[in-house]
Amino acid sequence: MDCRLLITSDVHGSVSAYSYSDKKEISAGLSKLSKLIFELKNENTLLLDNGDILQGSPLLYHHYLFMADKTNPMAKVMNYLGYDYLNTGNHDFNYGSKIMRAFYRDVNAKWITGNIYQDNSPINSGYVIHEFDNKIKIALIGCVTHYIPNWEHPDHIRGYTFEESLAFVKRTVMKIKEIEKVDHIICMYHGGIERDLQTSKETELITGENQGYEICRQTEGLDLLITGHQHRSLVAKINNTIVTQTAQDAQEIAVVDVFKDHIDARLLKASDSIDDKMLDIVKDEEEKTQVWLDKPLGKLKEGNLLIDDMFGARLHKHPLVSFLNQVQMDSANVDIAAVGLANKVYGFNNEITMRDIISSYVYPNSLVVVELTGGQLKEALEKSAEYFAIKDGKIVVSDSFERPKPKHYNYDMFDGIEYTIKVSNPHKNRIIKLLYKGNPVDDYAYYKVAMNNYRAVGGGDYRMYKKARLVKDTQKHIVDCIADYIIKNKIIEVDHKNNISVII
Ligand SMILES: [Mn+2]
Repeated sequence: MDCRLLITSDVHGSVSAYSYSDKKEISAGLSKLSKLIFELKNENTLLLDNGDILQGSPLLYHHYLFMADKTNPMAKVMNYLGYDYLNTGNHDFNYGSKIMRAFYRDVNAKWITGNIYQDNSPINSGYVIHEFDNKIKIALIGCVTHYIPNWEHPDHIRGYTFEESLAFVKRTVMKIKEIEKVDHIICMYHGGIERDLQTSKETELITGENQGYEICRQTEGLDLLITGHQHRSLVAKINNTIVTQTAQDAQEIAVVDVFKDHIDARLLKASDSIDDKMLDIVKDEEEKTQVWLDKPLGKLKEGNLLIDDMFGARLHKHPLVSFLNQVQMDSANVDIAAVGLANKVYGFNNEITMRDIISSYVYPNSLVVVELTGGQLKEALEKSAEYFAIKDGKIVVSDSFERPKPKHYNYDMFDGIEYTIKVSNPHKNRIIKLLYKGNPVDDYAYYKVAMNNYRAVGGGDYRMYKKARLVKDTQKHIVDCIADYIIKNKIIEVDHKNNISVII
């Protein structure tokens, strides 16, 4: 039998095969990967996870709120699947190191992340040696992006330090080559790739967050680098190293066949069949989660935030938009925020449930802060203002936001500033008034704006953001920001302002 590695990454607590917002079946979740895993497994197979397992699903959010003293559902599910080795991801620290350590205690797989130090001593050995039955021998390294302290709450990583990924992998591979006799050296790295795979041009600011490319370039003798963190779907070769990465939420698995003199890697999508036995393992918590999803987390002081007219909600900024910006400003501690609405949003009843939140904010985006010049802020508003057009003397949605694909979510509405969009003016000349605290915005002054990470990297063609400085990356999902805000405040007073005028 050939040796094989099966690798998941960035599973983010996804077990269920059903959407938590509308209960429809989805092509994700470990219960859908399960069949594939059992089919591909043989006695010479190792099942690996590359981190970001402990955060990202309502099942886990509920678990940490109400059942944190019980065994983590991810430990149960991973024990059922028979995982062998685990690496840590940055999100695995999100609920504190106690939660994380309890998980690694309760899971049968061996935790191998080697570049985490507690009180200056490494938590795990730098690597493990695994010999398959047919005598093929591999060295397996675990490494997590050392950028964690730039995102994580200091309380969650108190006492912990992280060795630079590149330096750690380089010296560990060197050591393995010196003292071990193995057929292949393999590294699970919870970090991404910072350069274009073809041109090797930088695809992001080089901060150290993602060092996959540099690791391959500088580490002779590394045969396979299992990456993650960016949720991309790829198999590639950088220098002499094969590189894999899988999409998030257990949508797919990387399959690596290991031979004496070479390795083959490919990705496989989850199957259509759902493993009911796995769902049974978490049934109790899942049912409790479903009940909790429909329980109010808090209520509005008055009225509701339901949307019956999507165009109207954008033309005359709906109070729900004000509320979303209010949450973003509060969570990021800044006084300007921007948000768009998904193509179709139902909104909130007077009592707000978690299901309302995940149905109204449908993107897995996280909250960041970008520092813009007044000039860039104006450019962004001009970009947003392109949403509108005039037809038969009326303001309507511009065709480019309807076709080929409806992209109403690319119209952003800002709070913390006051502005007027004159739709009859040509593009890039539509913002005719722009005030911050009652004074005109200065082209050369700086303004901190809370927004989601997708927009901040220029998503939706907001290119001006790419040139701006990211001053804060909370790595916290906006859904979690909204839930935390409602749980904290209980009675919600929406600070609604009529600060955007859209005129002909
Ligand atoms: Mn992730």
